[in-house]
Amino acid sequence: MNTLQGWTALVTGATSGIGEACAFSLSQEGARLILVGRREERLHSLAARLPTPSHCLVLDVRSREEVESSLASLPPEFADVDVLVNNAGLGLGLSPAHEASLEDWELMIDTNCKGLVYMTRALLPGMVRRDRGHVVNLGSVAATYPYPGGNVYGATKAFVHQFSQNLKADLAGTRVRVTDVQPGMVETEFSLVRFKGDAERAGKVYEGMEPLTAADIADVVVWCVTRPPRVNINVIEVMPADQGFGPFNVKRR
Ligand code: NDP
Ligand code: 8X3
Repeated sequence: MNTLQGWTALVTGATSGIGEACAFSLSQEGARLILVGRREERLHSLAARLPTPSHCLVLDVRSREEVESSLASLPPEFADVDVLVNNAGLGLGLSPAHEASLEDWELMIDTNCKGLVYMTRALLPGMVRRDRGHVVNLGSVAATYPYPGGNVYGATKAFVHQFSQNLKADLAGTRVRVTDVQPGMVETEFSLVRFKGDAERAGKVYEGMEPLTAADIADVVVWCVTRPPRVNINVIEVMPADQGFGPFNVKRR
């Protein structure tokens, strides 16, 4: 028997990368899927490949109205969401803080923080009422380890981490679990988005090393979700074997 049979999972950012892989893996485990993203064709193409029933929601997680109205009008067979994978997110640019675009910063905050909060707040009451659920948030190693140009991106992921921990504090004693999954370098469309469509620059990020794949992260998400109900994986950090840490950077004069 499939471990997630009878469960409904909603994945944001299911049109690409980690979200698409998570949707696929959760479906392979037997869950019904709600697929969320802005690119409608990609959602439908994924839906057609899933082994379980699915429902597509074309929406922008930055819009509180779109999030609330779409989730309030889910078809009855998809209305009780058990697993929420808050994956939609992006990094934009790598400029130092004094040169970075404020519009890019706002877009990251609106998507990675506010969008995630809107989704969570809308679905959490049902999970608590049914005493069954799991919120999986896609954080990042950038939440913990600073790097030049990571400024607001890393800060949004630090928000994701602390929000996850505080959710866990509020939900203690319920059967609603919370996990912050923190990947290092994963080859997806992430760098293409970060460098605004510059494929050459994006490709260089993964040159000469073996990055994680989206499926590696989906494996981790499925593992967290399929632990016995008494087990809550609070935080899980995953890096490629080829990624590591740098020394402190001392500027000598
Ligand atoms: P991709 O660019 O491949 O996928 C991002 C997904 O987010 C797309 O499906 C996109 O869908 C969706 N998305 C972005 N903005 C919105 C929005 N406003 N509303 C709805 N959906 C949106 O990147 P990844 O798969 O790599 O990224 C997924 C998550 O993993 C992100 O939160 C990222 O920060 C995190 N992460 C990625 C790492 C990496 O190295 N790749 C490492 C650590 C964390 P659409 O454009 O169709 O709306
Ligand atoms: C994405 C990974 O290292 O580019 O979260 O910030 S990194």
